[in-house]
Formats: sequence, C-alpha cells, structure tokens
Amino acid sequence: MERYYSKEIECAPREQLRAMQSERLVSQVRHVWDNVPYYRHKMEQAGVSPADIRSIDDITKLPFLKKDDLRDSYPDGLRGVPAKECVRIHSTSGTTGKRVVAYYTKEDIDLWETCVARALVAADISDEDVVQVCYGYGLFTGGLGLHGGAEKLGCMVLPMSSGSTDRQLQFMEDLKSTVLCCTPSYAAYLSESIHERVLSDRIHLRKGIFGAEAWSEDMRASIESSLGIKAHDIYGLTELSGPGVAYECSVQNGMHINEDHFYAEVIDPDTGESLPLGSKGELVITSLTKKGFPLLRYRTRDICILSAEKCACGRTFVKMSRPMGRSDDMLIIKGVNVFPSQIETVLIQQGYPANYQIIVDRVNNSDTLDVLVEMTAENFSDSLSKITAKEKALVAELKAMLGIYANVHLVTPKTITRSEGKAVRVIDKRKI
Ligand code: DLL
Repeated sequence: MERYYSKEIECAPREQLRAMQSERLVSQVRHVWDNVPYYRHKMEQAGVSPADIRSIDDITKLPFLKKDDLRDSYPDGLRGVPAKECVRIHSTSGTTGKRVVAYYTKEDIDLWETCVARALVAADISDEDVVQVCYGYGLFTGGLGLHGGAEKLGCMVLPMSSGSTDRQLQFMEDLKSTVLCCTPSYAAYLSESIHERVLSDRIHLRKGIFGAEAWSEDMRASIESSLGIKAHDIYGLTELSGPGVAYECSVQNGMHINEDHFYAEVIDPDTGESLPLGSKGELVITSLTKKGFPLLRYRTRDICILSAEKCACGRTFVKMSRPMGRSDDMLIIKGVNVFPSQIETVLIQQGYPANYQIIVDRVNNSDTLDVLVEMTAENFSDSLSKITAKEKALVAELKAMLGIYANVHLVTPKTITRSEGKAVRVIDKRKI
C-alpha cells in the first residue's frame, strides 16, 4: 500500500516537483512533435518548436487544445502512438456532436490506476476495504478507473456498474461493502433507498469516493450524515485518463492534483491569459506522461481556483477547488446569468435531495425556465395543496437567488433522467 502513497513525490519540495515537471514536459513536447501531426501543425502556426520548451516555465508558449480540436481530429488525429501499441479506448458521454475517443497504452493504464490508487489511500482506504464501484463500466471512465485503482491497492472490488438499486443494496449488505464509489447524485439516491427500506443498521459503509459531476459542500454534508460516512471528492476527465487527475485527502478541503503526471494552470476563459495561483478561472491541464493520448494545455472548461498553500496532510501537490461550474454551462436566461449550482444551493437549503433538472425554452420569443425537482418519499405523500404551497415557496426562494422567475414542478422520486449515472441537469431547448 505504501507503494501508492509516495511521500517522496506527493510531499516533495516544490522546486523538486518543478524540476521533474520540466524534464517531463520537455520530453512530452518532443513526443507530441514527433508523433502527433495535428498538434505539431498548431505549434508551427504558433511559431514554437521543441527547442523553445526548456522548462515548465515555457509552457505558456504552447498553443491550447480545445474540445473542438478533439472533435476535428476524431477518431485518431491526436493519438500519440500506433494503434498496435494501444490496449484500450474510452470515450466521452457527450450528447452533442462527435464523441471524443481517448487512447491508452499499457503504461498509460498503469499510471492512471496508480493515480486512482493514490486517491483511495489519501481517503484512508486500504486493502482491508470492500469497494463497491457503481460508476458505469464501459466507455465511461468511472467504472474501470475506480476498479483498476482499487484492485491495484488490493481491495476487494465489487464491479457493480450503475443502476439496479435492489442488487446494489443486496450486495452492499451481504458483502459488507465499506467504500461506495459513484456519482454524488447516485449516492444521494442510494441513501434515500436505504432509509426507505430501513436498512441503515445493516450497511457497513465508511467512505465514499464521489465525482464526475458538480456537487456542493451542502450536498456533501447531507450525504455524509445520511450514510454515516466520510465523502471524498475525486476529479478527472476522459480526455486526461479519467478519475484521479485530482483527489481529496483527509483534510477534505480541495483536491490535490497528481502533479507528477498532470500540470495545471488557470486561465481567463475569455482572453486565454494565464492567471496567478489563487485566481478563479478555467482549468488547463497538460498530461506530462501519457503517451497514447498526450494532450498539451487542454482547456477543461471547468472553472476553479488553484492553491499552493501547505496542506495539513503534508502533501505539496497543488490543490484545486471543486469545479464551480463550467465556462460553457452558464445559462443566459432573459439576459440574466444563471449557474445550475445556484439552483442546487437553494434546493439543498430547502431540504430537497439535489436531484433536479433545468429546462430552458423560448416561447413567443421569450425565455422560459422550468425547474423539475425530485421529491423525497416523505414529501411525496403530502396532499396536493401542501405540494402546491411547497412549489410556491421554492419559486420565491429561486426568484430571490436568481433574480428571475422559474416555474417549479415537484416530481415523483427517482424520475429524473440520468446518463452514465450522472444526473442530466440542463436541457436547453433553445439550442435544439
Ligand atoms: O466524469 C471522469 C470521472 C469519473 C471523474 C468518476 C470522477 C469520478 P467525463 O465523463 O469525461 O469524465 O466528464 C468530465 O465531469 O470536465 C467536470 O466538468 C465533471 N467532473 C468530473 N469530476 C468532477 C468533480 C469523468 N469531482 C467532466 N466535481 C469534467 C465536479 C466533475 N465536476
């Protein structure tokens, strides 16, 4: 297990880390220049060659990669090695446009699983644990990513994949699962089901590893108290391996970036200008070691803050805050900027489970906003007049938070669509 808590690396002095990152960046840029004509062309257009990249300080000379580049180069224009050397692909669950396909060599899988194993160790999980993985298996990286990391650590893994709540609860009870890995919205859903069936006394969970979608501190508090566990955040994206790019230690205050494999920057999403640590901006990540799909300066679209403040856990890896939304998920409704996270905050404060869906439409040239909110089993049994009163109360709270009117519909428990276990938060019919 010590193998997956490398004090020499995770707690290394910053200068030592930067020296390692410099060395790795120089070699990664050479690899990409030699093997990825698509990016070489971008470098040529920007007037930069491998000779210009001598240390990590030179990274800002490199051009960005955006999601559009990944779509334009579909299916293999950014692959860094011959197909023969790849052992797996994963793909994004994007519902618009072409999917993005990411390639992995054997070594890439190994380093990905090592990053995930580190995340588990940081959450105080060990080979004594029984890890129930309810992230989707398949093209989505959640299932196989958590699976690989937990197995590497020597845990007993239950490869459940998403859905089938009856079966999840049966195994959770019978096999005494101690760790739950899934999206926070599915954790909230399982927790409701456990309470409905009065199973709490027969459940042995002590930790949760939750990520893949936005969730708030309020949601964490609610899941931790209802399941009696410590809930740890984990961050990642398909384009950069999957889960494990960043992970939360026992301090539970921001996620350490696995900086020996991923270099993080924050930029102004409008101008592309690099911002200093501590500023809020779009997270840009460079994979320093992956060879199959080696992305340089990839714009994640996730908005966050990076901090190099010393962490009480001793790790020196930079921490990222929870993503505070995406540079592309801000909705402009009736001219007002609306973030889904604002709506989530109101719902949790009012005691609703954070399962909601925002539907934006345009009727007679005017924007409309509808918010579907899943009721708890308890609310569900209320009389119609009580439900109407609750809807009215939510409309008022949302108006106070957002400054615009939203129609609120309380819907029956567990009816809101989920994709790969991730709640489908926004349907913007104006774009369809
Ligand atoms: O969601 C990988 C993953 C699986 C991460 C399991 C954590 C756990 P994608 O489907 O490519 O990959 O989606 C990546 O999900 O850009 C963020 O917007 C969002 N996201 C991922 N983790 C978090 C998190 C996986 N902890 C996109 N908090 C990212 C908030 C997250 N958003």
